Amino acid sequence: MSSTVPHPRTAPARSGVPVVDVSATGPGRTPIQQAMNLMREHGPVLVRRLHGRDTLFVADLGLVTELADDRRFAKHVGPALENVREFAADGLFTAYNDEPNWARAHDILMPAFALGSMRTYHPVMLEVARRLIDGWDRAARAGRPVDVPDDMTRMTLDTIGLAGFGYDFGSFTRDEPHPFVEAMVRCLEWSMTRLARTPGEDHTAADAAFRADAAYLAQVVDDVIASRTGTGRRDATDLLGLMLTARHPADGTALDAANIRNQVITFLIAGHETTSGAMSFALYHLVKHPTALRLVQREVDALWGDRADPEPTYEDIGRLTYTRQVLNEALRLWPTAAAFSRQAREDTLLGGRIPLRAGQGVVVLTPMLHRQPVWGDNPELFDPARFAPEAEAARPVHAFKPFGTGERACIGRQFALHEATMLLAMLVHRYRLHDHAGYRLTVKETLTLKPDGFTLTLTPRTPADRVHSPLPGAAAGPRPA
Ligand code: FDE
Repeated sequence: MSSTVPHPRTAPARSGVPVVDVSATGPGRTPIQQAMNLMREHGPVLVRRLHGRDTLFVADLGLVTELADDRRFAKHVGPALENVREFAADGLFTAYNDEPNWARAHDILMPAFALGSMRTYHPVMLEVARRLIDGWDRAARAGRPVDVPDDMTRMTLDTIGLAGFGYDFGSFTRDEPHPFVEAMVRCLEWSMTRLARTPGEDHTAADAAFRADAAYLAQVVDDVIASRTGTGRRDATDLLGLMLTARHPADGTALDAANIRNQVITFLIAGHETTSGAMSFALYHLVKHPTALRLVQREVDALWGDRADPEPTYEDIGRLTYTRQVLNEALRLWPTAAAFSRQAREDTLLGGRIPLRAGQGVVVLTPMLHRQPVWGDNPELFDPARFAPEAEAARPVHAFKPFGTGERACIGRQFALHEATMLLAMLVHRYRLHDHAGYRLTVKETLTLKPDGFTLTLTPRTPADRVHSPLPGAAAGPRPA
């Protein structure tokens, strides 16, 4: 990006934080990767100045550890999330900390995301995984490539739709993504590019298109809700059932209709974009790292052997420890929700030197936190051994934050990990994955991150492909349980 390298200004003397003005080029369509590059040049704390607006970006482990202290800091709904509020309003992700609907919805919905609840979702996740596999079997027979991020998105949308709301988006029966996905992606893109606007430009058309998309999202969600309330199954124990019937454990209040709509939009968005990106990056890394791929193969072959159609059980997913390490390592290099913001509760000095006013936002740039010195001297290297239990135990807890932090951390974490671990394992067990196009990674940003244009061709694995023995020289491997 040599043509776009902005000129650093002199640092404000007091805090020693470099200020980098990017107004000349703007952040374009890849603001996260631009910020990552700025940090590579100027270090893990910097102010990005855009048309006179300053944003403090932080990736330094010591400072992130401070920001993770819920007594001094809380979630900040920054400009990006303010834009998302235009269509998700007071849904969990975009609610202000002190909006009563946040705590109400959080307390009501928490039980639906406890680890034990995954047992309930498991059969639905498996059913949708099989839809994807049917499509991939057809592609394999036809010698046709599959579009990995598109199919992962079909899978995650159908999964959250069915598991959360008993609603079938039927994404695998369509050639193009469900129109809900396209409208949603445009809404997210609008939220992102709106941040980069140059004062004085005319955005009437973009804004009108956004309003139409947001109205369409709301309409789909109203259909989802109506199809439930129409069936008399209001009391089902899924997310929507909880939203429609549960009362707050302490004060007995319920969620109102407008908030339920915002929650459904929120879960449909949060529950599928990020998870689909995580699985896509994991597959990308696996095709580029044969040793890691063989270790996943060994794990799944030990579990399911030569069975053509294994029936993964809920317990199996917990046994896929190396597959889980692969996902974690994929989320380290490309955390698909790549930034989260914190705000000071009181005026304070971050790191004893950076003055912050109460309520002022700080952006944690997760991909760069995940490349700090605590990760060793080759942080760009994909190496799932970083998540072996003993390595994890030795690392400071705040070095890895793909799910955010504290009270407002990701409620869907177990859900996403269960879904993603199972699908990855099933795919690796079933197919040889061919990097037919010699894919070079380009990361697409739509607030979340995805590998753009990543395709694979597939052939079925045969008994001769199974990995039976421990791998010689597999230093990066999992230790026997
Ligand atoms: C959340 C979340 C977060 C935080 C943000 C801030 O802080 O701002 C993060 C970082 C995340 N998340 C991430 C992620 C990744 C992945 C893969 C995911 N994520 C997944 C999912 C699924 C689902 C269902 C979800 N997810 C959901 C969610 C929600 C609702 C939220 C909000 C919470 C509160 O409360 O706030 C989140 N998530 Fe996630």
